[in-house]
Amino acid sequence: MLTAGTEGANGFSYCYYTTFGSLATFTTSGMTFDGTYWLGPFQWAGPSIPDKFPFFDAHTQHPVSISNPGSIPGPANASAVRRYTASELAGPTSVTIAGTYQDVDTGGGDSVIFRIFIDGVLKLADGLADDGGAPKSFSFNVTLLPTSIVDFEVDPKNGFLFDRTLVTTTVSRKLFRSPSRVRRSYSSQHCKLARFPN
Ligand SMILES: [Ca+2]
Repeated sequence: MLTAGTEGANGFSYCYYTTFGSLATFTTSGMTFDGTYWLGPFQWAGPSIPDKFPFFDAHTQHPVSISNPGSIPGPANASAVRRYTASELAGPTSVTIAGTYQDVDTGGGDSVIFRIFIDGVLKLADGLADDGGAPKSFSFNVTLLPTSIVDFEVDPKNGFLFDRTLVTTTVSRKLFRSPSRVRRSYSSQHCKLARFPN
């Protein structure tokens, strides 16, 4: 089982799309790790911890949007994308991808759209409107290849204020007998990786 809370070693990485909902605009440009957060290159003058966007910690991710004038030099659009790269798999593997998502910042705003792309195919798109609402869940049974990628995107909609979003996921191999962990290895194929504290 691969758990998003124990990043890095499990094939998860931190990136963004410069056009919301567009996997073709995927980039890792300017992403850095400060020991706690993966941070994007867009500095915000307003009060926020952290104050660079998009940002990620082990369980949440936060996009940015040009629709909040004056707040971001640049300006920039960047949806926050948590990517799983399946390069640790030895071959085609039946897995269950399951998890939860939730707008966890109850400060207001217009919430977010949560999307999942599996090998470029949109599997889920859910526009949230309920700050602090109950977590929602997803589960997909799919076959992944070692070249497969799975993206978990948080799109800010219009404004990006109060858009911190919980995203947890596991990728687990389907077995008929006793559960067994998918072999773990460190992957750096697609973008920079971090190991967050458990
Ligand atoms: Ca928003």
